[in-house]
Amino acid sequence: MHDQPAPTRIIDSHTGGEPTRLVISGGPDLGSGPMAVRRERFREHHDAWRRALANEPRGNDVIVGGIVTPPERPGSVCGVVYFNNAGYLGMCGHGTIGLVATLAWLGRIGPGVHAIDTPVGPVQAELHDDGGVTVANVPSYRLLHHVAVDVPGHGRVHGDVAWGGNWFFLCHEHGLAIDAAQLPALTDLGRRIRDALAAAGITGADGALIDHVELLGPPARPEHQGRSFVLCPGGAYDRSPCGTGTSAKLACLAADGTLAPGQVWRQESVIGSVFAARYEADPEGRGRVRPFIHGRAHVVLDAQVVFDPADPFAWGL
Ligand code: PYC
Repeated sequence: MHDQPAPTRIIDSHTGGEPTRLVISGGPDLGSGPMAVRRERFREHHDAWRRALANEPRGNDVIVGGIVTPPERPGSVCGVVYFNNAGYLGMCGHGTIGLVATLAWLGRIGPGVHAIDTPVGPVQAELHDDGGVTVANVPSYRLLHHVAVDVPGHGRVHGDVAWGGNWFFLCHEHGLAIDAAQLPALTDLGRRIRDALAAAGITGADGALIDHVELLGPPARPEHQGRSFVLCPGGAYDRSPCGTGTSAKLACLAADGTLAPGQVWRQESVIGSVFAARYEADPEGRGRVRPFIHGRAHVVLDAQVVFDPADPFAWGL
């Protein structure tokens, strides 16, 4: 089952400190058809690849991986299925900025707008002349407003449930500073909230698990508008401001009427990296917004994966 594959080339980048590991060639064949179907094929038949690339000893709980595939739609530059140490993602904002930077680094794309297919729908990413990338994400929306959750060991918190390409619980009233010095406490609270949501049966649409928790606070710098700590599904926190999380935040701001279409919202991560975000009303209506997330990624590694048949952990822990 785990044959030594053809040479597998990976390229790592980081976006605001958050790593992305892309399989450029020699990865699993996810076949054709809708990206959502390809993601299920990945989950059912090729999950060993996810563990090999995202888990220790080759990976870690921070890395978001992506298999770059042929496109689903005519005109798209590629498809991508994102994953991490815990499972599969719908979309990934920092990862898509990393994907565009990687394709540019490979010489496969130049400045301009490029369509990319994901399991939750197509996104457009503009590569700017200065290397910055703006991702026009999937339509995003707030599903639930000011939901009460009783968190064991902490007490009651309120928050919104919103979709930004993944499901988020966004919480302002948590009593912690969004500061790197508070990372253990923020991580602990994020985990407790996520468990409490699941225990209380609070979900995204169609019973979807809320697997990201976003704790919000005021920005550290006056020229920015917000700051967030985002707990990812695997238990690590996002070093970037989280593209899908910032999209979910924009959807909540739009629903509250506190941010106008086109107005820029600069979101800091807990380590201080920044995305500049704005939204447009979704042309299809339905109360959704189209988020635009601007950031920059840097390629840090271009490597070949080695699967040593004598290594009991070659396919991950
Ligand atoms: O940037 O959307 C994002 C993201 C999701 C998980 C980690 N980063």
